[in-house]
Amino acid sequence: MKKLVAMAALAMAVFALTASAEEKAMDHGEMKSVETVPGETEAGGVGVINSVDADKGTVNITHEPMPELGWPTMTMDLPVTKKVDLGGIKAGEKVDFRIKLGRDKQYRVIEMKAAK
Ligand SMILES: [Cu+2]
Repeated sequence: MKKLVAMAALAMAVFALTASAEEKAMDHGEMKSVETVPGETEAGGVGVINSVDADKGTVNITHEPMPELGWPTMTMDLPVTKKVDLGGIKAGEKVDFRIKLGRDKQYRVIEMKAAK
């Protein structure tokens, strides 16, 4: 009988964990925070550049869904690493890009090029 109670408690704990993960995913859709599917630190996507701020090293992009991270379509600012040459990126351009999660929990663009 004790074993059964323990198993029921475990099942409840697993359910609670799953429920909280789903809440975080929904938060991201509202752009309150950049929460991700746990364990995924790199992902590729396609999007259209809205603006480029070469001084700040950021782009504003409307990207298509990124299933690797559980992200829906959204418009967001993304910093880029020094490796990315923003000189060749213009507003209105469709791009292929890759982002990587830094130790500071911030995603940065590590690759960006015009989409074919
Ligand atoms: Cu996003």
